[in-house]
Amino acid sequence: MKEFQTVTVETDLLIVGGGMSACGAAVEAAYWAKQNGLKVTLVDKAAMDRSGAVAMGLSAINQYVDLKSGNNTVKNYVDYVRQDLMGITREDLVANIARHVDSSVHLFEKWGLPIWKDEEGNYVHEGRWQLMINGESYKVIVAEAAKNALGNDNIYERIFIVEPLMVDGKIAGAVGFSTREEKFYVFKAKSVLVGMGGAVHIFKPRSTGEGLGRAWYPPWNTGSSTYFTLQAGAEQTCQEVRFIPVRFKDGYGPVGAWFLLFKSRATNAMGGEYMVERRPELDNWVPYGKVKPIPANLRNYLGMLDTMEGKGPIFMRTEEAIQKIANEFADDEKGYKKKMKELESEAWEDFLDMTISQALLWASSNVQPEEKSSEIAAAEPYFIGSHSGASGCWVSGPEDIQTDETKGEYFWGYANMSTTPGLFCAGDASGASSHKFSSGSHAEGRIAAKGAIQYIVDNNTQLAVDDAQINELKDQLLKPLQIWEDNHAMSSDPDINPAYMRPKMFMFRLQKIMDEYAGGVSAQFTTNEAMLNKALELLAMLREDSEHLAAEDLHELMRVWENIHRLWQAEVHVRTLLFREETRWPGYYFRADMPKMDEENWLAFVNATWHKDTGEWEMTKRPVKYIFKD
Ligand code: SFD
Ligand code: AMP
Repeated sequence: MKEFQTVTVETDLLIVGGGMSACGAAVEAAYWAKQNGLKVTLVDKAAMDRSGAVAMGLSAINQYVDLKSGNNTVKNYVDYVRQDLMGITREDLVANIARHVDSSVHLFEKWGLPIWKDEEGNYVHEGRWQLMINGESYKVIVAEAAKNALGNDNIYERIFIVEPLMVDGKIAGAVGFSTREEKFYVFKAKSVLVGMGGAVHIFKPRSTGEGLGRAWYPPWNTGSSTYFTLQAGAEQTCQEVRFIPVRFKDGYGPVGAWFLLFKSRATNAMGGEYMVERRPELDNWVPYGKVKPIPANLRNYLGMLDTMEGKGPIFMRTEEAIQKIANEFADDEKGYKKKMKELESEAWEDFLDMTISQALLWASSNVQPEEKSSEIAAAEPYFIGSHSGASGCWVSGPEDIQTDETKGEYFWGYANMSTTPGLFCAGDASGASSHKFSSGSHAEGRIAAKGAIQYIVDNNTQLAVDDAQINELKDQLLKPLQIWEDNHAMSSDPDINPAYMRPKMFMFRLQKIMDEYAGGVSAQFTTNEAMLNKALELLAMLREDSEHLAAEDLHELMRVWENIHRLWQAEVHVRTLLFREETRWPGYYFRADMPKMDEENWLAFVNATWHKDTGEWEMTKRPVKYIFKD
């Protein structure tokens, strides 16, 4: 095998990832670094202009608190998030983001993002917290600002980060490889900020065959945040709180604009409205069943009950919603026609801005939303702590929001630092702070970057990484190429070979295990202790087999590591599902053997740490302490 060149980059702060949180981190870090004479470097597996979840663009900014208007307070937002997550949330983290998010949104506008305005020049809201945008180029605009702040020399694109560099339990950098050139990269840093997004394709997706790969969340977010932080010894939280979004079926188009802006109903095959007919079910989940808005998982659950009873498909009544709005202009023929055109174009733009495949599906299947309803369905589970899931790292909150009661539990020196010294997390990488979305992830990146620079100012030493560790990591990272080279000629079909497994097959096996035993689509999101134990047994065998993964080229080498990252995301999820002995988020998952919520024992965080030295998992219950509740 050809010798890969080793490229070493020394920096003060390393930002890993180039998505919303990393772009926020870049802007803020550059500002503080300049004042302190420090260097900031960013590394992304893709090209920042279109990397991460916002690659295709978005049609809304889902978190805008609008503090200046006086209509909302930070407490209002915290209440919304706590209720939506069935009581399990870190109020200090949510509040910290809520008080900073508006300024991120104002920056986006300053940088050129078109935000819808009404005739008086006010932002057009989709719902109480959401703003409508012309967001096709959202990511390009946000990335440009980050690039300007850091300078192109400090940005490394198309480098896949695999592992942390560790010295005596502290972070000292990261290693990875170029997806274009035969180069192994060693980044040595005094602090590392992780913003590598969430995880997709851990569970078998609904899309198969020609649609394979299509998912709601981006397939290129593969659990790297979880893997990297687990390997660095950082405590995880809420890894059971996966997110299942209800989406337009097969194209995964978003529903928010339809429910909130167009005020559409969703009805079943019999014309019944599950949100009305199933309302009594909400009594089983009090106090959260009684709050407004009804938590996302419970909204899902009511629809799922219809589907499981054979009352599907569920339809978004787009034609009815559009007609109802246009009817307000019934007395004015010209006004009516104009309004209809406006509504049609808004409906299409919602998808064209952020889920283009849904618009293609509408076009190719002759759907005109003003004439015909479209099916909606619960998607497969994703790991995304920035939306209505909560998985991610357990991080320190800000000092000034803590109470005497929370300070010892939720604060350890630097905002957004994980339990591993020097390792910071933001966006999907940080847990228990849901509903930050694109804007809140950007704001959280800024918060974390400021904390990280402060950490460097206080601990200004580059830990000495020994060469043996680096050489070992290099061998480990590149081994799949060697396995391929040594063995691929041994069989006539390169996909089938006794000496190796290719990453796609590995992914299928992982997805089958998760789908069947850990509550995926085929299992109707239901599992139990025996199934979860079976999943662990099969995942352990899959882990053994990961030693035999082979890669034909650099692209496939990335696929290998993406899938190893997915495997660890899967394992921490299953272990956490097992540990929590109740069902708290029906609509996300259901423990058939423990079908009720247990407020007395489980109004608590479930945290997990993997100890590299022993190979053991440690599961911990941490208290939920409220700061803002009346
Ligand atoms: O409505 C490595 N999101 C929405 N947010 C909104 O504010 N409004 C919306 O309208 C939203 N909708 C939506 C959303 C997402 C998607 C996919 C759709 C629709 C179709 C959510 C936000 O996008 C999300 O909350 C943030 O983007 C999260 O930010 P962050 O920074 O946590 O993740 P990222 O942006 O995906 O970036 C991840 C980065 O990591 C890189 N990366 N780099 C190096 N090595 C590795 N091993 C790496 N692995 C990953 C990626 O390249 C990327 O740069 S709605 O439907 O909900
Ligand atoms: P979505 O398009 O489903 O990601 O939703 C966008 C935003 O609207 C998120 O903040 C959701 O939590 C919120 N949302 C979506 N549907 C509803 C609904 N039926 N009721 C209240 N909030 C909703």
